[in-house]
Amino acid sequence: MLGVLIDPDHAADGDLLERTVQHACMAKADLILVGGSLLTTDGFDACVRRVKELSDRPVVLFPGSPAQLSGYADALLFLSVISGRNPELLIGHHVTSAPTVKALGLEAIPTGYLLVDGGRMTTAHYVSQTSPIPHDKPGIAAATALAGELLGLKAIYLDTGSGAPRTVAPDMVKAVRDAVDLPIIVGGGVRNSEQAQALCAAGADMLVVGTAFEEDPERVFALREAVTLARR
Ligand code: 1GP
Repeated sequence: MLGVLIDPDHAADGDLLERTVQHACMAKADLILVGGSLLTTDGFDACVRRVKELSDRPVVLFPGSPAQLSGYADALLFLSVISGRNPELLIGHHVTSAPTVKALGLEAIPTGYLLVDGGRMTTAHYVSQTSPIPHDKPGIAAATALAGELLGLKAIYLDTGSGAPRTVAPDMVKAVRDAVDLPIIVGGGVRNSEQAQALCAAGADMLVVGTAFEEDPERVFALREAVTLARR
């Protein structure tokens, strides 16, 4: 699957938001995700509503904080940053947001989020105040994902963070694929078809791409094709 990530801060430019969502729909992206590690503009709810209005794709929240909830979405990645040891991101934010999630009627998908070193410090790294898993330590990622599966999580998200110079290494995706039966989402730094095919071949079930489509929404067509080819 291919997920198109909309960062509400970057989408404050309404034209870019419209073009990105329209291209995602034309390319038949499987999901549109909305969220970001840090929100510096208001209007999160309005952004999700606008995406939903423009889109015929399912809209799923990928929240960086409990402030990023909206009843206009179809579902929510209920994220636990299991690569880190920050209690707020393991249980604190969940407690804060659980009543709102329930009241909004959002489908919550319990997701183990693994932050992986992608060559430089990203916003996700800085804001989460957690150490990423070293890029060349697939065994740590596999053990962490397995712990998540044993704890009852329903998906694993391997991420080098938005705009990272490097993607997660295919070797690491493969190690996680061998360790768990859960759907594996991979994001951070995916820019071209070769990377997409390598990650899918290693066992990724969904790729999430944001920055490359902000730079040029038309790139969604090539990545859609790469993901579709990898599925065959
Ligand atoms: C970030 O996985 C997403 O959490 C997407 O990253 O913006 O680098 O595509 P990019």
